[in-house]
Amino acid sequence: MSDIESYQPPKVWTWDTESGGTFASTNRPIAGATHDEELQVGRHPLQLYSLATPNGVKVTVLLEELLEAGIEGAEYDAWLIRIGEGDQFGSDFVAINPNSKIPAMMDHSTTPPTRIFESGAILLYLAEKFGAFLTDADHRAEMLSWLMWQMGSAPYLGGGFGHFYAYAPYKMEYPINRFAMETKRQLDVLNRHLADHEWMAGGQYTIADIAIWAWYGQLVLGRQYDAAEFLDVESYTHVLAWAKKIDARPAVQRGQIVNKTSGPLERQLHERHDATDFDTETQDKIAGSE
Ligand SMILES: N[C@@H](CCC(=O)N[C@@H](CS)C(=O)NCC(=O)O)C(=O)O
Repeated sequence: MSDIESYQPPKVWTWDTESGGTFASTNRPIAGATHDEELQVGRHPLQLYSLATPNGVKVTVLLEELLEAGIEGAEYDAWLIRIGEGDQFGSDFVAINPNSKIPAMMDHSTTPPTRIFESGAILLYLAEKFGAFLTDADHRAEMLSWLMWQMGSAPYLGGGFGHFYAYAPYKMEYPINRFAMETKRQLDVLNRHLADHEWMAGGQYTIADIAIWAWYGQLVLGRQYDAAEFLDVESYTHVLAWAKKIDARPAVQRGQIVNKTSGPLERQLHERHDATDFDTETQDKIAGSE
């Protein structure tokens, strides 16, 4: 029997700082700030503190969609929070999100300014503030159901499947099997729904589509965990067609490169403070001008 199979939990769990894995250096069993760190505030009412993970991209896609729809009040500054370096534990960030996770937002157009954390709450707050990317009243319950489905389901995909398949210090058959099964079940839930619905709710593109696309759309497009073949994502044909349709939207193209720090340099816009930044401030342009 290997050490892994013979592991017996101790009576009281204690923090093993050597537990390994990709995020071992930032994960902690306690909340709260680790250091004083001031966050910058730009000139727009909406201040986003984030990173282009699926949860972060949901918000930048919605903000770019609002701007694309001509809603000028949705102008925003997007500041980079490097979670691998522990920025989410800085004092100002924790004051906005006591849960120390991106995305977090401040709305300075209200008195006093409003803090919003949890990506689903940010999507709903912005959509309701600007009255866009929602359904009509008759389909509101369906839209909220799918939005909350995403918030409740994605931790099995990210924290479960993604963690054990891509980030854990060694491959373990039991958790990979368990979470691959659940991820495929979730993809099948979506595939069956999208077989006879163009959009997730109310016959129109809403924040439910944006939230689900950021995780499951990007998964079937082969952008998550290098797991497209393993999960046979091509077999979820309705999810794939819906994901491609959303991906082709100009706002979605822009939203997914904001606060991005990996991949091709022309697809990385570390901070976004103005619409022109997409033309002048991507990393290829900045690197070229140095
Ligand atoms: N339920 C939260 C989850 C946010 C979340 O897990 N954020 C991750 C990146 S995708 C994070 O900030 N991780 C940093 C950490 O765990 O220390 C939401 O949807 O906003």
